[in-house]
Amino acid sequence: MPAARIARKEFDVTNDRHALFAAHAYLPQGWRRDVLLEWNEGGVLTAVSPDTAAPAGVARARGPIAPGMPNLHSHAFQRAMAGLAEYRAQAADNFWSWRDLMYRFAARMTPEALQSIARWLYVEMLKAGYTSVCEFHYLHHAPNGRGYANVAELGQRVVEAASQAGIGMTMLPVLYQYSGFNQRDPRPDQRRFLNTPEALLDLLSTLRRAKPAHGALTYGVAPHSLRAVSEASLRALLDGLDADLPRAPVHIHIAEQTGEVDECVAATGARPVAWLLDRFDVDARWCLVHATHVDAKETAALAASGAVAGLCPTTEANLGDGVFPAHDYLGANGQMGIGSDSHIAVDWRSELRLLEYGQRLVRRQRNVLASDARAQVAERLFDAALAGGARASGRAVGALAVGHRADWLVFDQTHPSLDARSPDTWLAGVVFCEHGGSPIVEVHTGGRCVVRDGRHEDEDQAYAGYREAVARLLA
Ligand code: NGQ
Ligand code: ZN
Repeated sequence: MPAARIARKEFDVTNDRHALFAAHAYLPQGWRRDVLLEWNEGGVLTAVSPDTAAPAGVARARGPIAPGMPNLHSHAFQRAMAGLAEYRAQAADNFWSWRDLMYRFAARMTPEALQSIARWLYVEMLKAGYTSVCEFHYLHHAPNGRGYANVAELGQRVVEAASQAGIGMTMLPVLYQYSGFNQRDPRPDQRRFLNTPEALLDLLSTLRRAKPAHGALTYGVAPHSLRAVSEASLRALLDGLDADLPRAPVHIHIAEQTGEVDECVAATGARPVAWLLDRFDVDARWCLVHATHVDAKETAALAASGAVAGLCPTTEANLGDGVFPAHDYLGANGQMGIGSDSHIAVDWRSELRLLEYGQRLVRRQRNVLASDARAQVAERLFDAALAGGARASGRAVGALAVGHRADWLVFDQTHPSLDARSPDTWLAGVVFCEHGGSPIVEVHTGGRCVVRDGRHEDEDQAYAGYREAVARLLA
């Protein structure tokens, strides 16, 4: 049946048995045959049984299934300006001139537009096979810098958008105080972002009261960057967080541009990653986003810390950041995950492919991020991004295993990337081959099908709202 003719009600068919039988499923041990998945009312897997005979009356997956990918870094509002900064605005266009443009766009955002943009973005993420997202949320106040009547208005809109779309969320309200090292005064065009640690913690409490955590929603915080906080305010933020949400995720932008590395060295005598690891108890609850510029010592120390390197290859390429030493970092057993960040691409396959290709171009070799234990580079990257993404999310996601969210993708086994090939080549086909349509035909979150035949249940309405928001913002 043509996709366009699928009626909305067809998505509402509940799987009463809360069970699914898949001829092929990608479990933590790799591809397994004849797998029965069972989950509970709360959307959590209760049994995963390979090599099982298909029980009567249980639905069958229409193709091979694999865990949904966590997206560990997103600024939802930036989706609406993706592709609008691809011209040279001045002689030397760079990250900072892009940022000026992005700030001008952010200044125009309204609560309604933000919700519409986020809702459509999350629909796009689900269609692409991201089943959860960490939202690094720093637009907090009205355009004049004053708080909305509800201080958590904008964060709440984003959380609502996630539940409308049916994507899992880790909401990370951002602490932003300064425009540079040594507590440089913020710029006027940063006024919508600003809070003290106390005000930010207060905003987080307000948000949690309005939208309490549940199986598909959790909270953490994000000090924006070492440029935007001080050592004392970072400590105050973490102490306050621990009083309320011990072990909640902490995400920070760390070393994306060489310019900020140089400024950090000038201000503190140390490079950003070294400075942070030296002064704070950086461990598995931390996600260091764009740890792009790390020297050999920092690479080893970051890997040893258990923190997740949050890599966003398509955005990092788009913004001219540099290349993260992924080969050395993975070689040291470093944890990594991927994010779509500015949403110049919303596709985990592109992120993994570019991550590997960056290494190939720099090292002039092939299959650089494979290892002796994991010769299939796509499988190694897929596993790493699932595990690191889950860790950064602070949610039990990223594996078809008991106790984890029932979030999975269904591949079309007749897609040319899989068809007539054996399972051990499937992920390589999915990640590295680009020919036309996506091989992902269905997506399930919390055991519920939200994408069927490549279409999201809310796609038309979400797009109409997005289109209207963009037309208004650009008018
Ligand atoms: C952000 N985005 O917060 O949206 C940043 C730019 C900054 C990326 N780093 C702003 N990709 O770092 O100051
Ligand atoms: Zn970011």
